[in-house]
Amino acid sequence: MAAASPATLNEVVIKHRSSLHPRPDVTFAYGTAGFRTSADLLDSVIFRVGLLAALRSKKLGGKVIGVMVTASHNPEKDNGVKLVDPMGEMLHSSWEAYATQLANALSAEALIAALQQIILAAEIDLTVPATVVYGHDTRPSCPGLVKALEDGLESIGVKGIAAGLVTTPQLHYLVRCYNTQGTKEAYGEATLEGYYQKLAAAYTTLAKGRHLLPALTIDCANGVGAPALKAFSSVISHDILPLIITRDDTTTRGALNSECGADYVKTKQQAPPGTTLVPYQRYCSYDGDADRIVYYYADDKGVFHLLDGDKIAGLVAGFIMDLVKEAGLELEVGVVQTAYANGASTEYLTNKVPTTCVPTGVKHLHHAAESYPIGVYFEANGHGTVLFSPTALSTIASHPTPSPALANLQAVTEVINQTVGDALSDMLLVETVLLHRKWGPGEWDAAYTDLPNRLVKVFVKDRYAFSTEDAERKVVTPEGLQAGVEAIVGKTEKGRSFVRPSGTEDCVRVYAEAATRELADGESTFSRRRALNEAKQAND
Ligand code: 16G
Ligand code: MG
Repeated sequence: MAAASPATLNEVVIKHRSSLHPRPDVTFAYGTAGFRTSADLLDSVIFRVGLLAALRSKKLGGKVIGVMVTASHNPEKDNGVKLVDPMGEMLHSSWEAYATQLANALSAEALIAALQQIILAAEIDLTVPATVVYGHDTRPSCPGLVKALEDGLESIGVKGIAAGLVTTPQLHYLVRCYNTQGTKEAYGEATLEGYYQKLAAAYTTLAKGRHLLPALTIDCANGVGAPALKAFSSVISHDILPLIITRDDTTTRGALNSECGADYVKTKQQAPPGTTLVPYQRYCSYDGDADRIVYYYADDKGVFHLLDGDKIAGLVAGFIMDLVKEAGLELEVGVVQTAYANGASTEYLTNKVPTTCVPTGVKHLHHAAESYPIGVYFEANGHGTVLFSPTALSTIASHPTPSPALANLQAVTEVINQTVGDALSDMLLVETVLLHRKWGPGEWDAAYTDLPNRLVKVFVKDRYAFSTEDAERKVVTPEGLQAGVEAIVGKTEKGRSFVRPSGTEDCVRVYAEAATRELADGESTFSRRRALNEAKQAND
């Protein structure tokens, strides 16, 4: 057991160390993706995140807290940081304001005062020893920022466990493993080796004896997914999982997320330049921190088809429902989506399973998925996973009648990273379903046809002038905007459109879909102009 820490903050040390990490003249906000901005502005923020992570661990009785330094799909010059709570979930939203408060304290004295306020407000016992595990992606700015984090941890008397270069979902996995080891909820061995072995064992169970599919080509966004995938492929037989790893250059400056990766493919609706799509072969793209994945393929006419998070949700939910039934279990499967889910996917899913729509951001989806015995959640952009409730897990584990379906279901609970969306683990799940169904991408895609859609960014003076309700499907302010959107949508076949302020960029996003490409484009152009006009009025 670690020795108890002193009951008070060492203010001299914190002030001194803080002066080595001066705060730039910028206002920071802990948003959906934690703090994320240009890397050269983040040194002070990350130092202070070290302090906050230590307090969070103390508050939770010494549970291990995670800190991940990454800016996901953002350009290489950016960076970011987010905290991970004990079961591997996102930082509880009640603490986001504390993070913002610390990041914005104007001086070393103000920082101490903010810390004291948080200690008081959250009733934190400083004598509780804290543990923080931290990791980072491949950005060149990471080593310096990790140093700032370590300074923060040291100045509050916490040593920290360095996980090194990891994908975001690996860090989430490690946090959960540390906090559950030795309990009946033990999640796995708290090492990267443990992570790879767990996934490899589960996938081998699911794949063995099946007819192999042709190799899958993976675009790793020139990010941390590349070394992770290579490490994984070295522990699993190539006969079980033939892979072609591309965009794995993590050393050339500027390569990360540049014209590749899940965000590029989803936004541009095209494969990374230079990729020759062999008809009906499977391709997928990870994002820069490997917590998102999209699949795609070309048909025999060379037309590109995207298999995004919605398609993955449909594929996976159907498969799990079938396994549950075949195993003779009664466990409800539910699906959680956001307003971005294509209307065709929502129609397809609601005819099969209970579905819920929640605001954008993993924490909302994760939370809603927890209310189902088996909750499948995916954002259209490829963030997602499957959660099995403790009751579902014990029902599966204790079912008296063994069957192949039961064994497969059990392995599915192991192959999926239940802490957060995980490109590598999601990929294994998709591959599993395709193997079992004997499907290529064309058969998978046949479930429904996406409605043509457009997503545009609108730069406005004040995105905070925009507020929404009904899981972001209705814009409340600026007043009158929703009525304008509805007037047009009402006249459009299969029309749907919404306007929401971005949580990660200084802009407003406008989504529109309709029965035809022409209609969808027309609507989004209209909505964008309209949003712009309204925004201007709101800001005048
Ligand atoms: C963040 C969210 C992601 C969401 C995106 C929306 C997490 C871990 N990530 O990246 O889920 O889709 O923000 O961005 O929650 P936006 O608010 O700028 O549209
Ligand atoms: Mg990401």
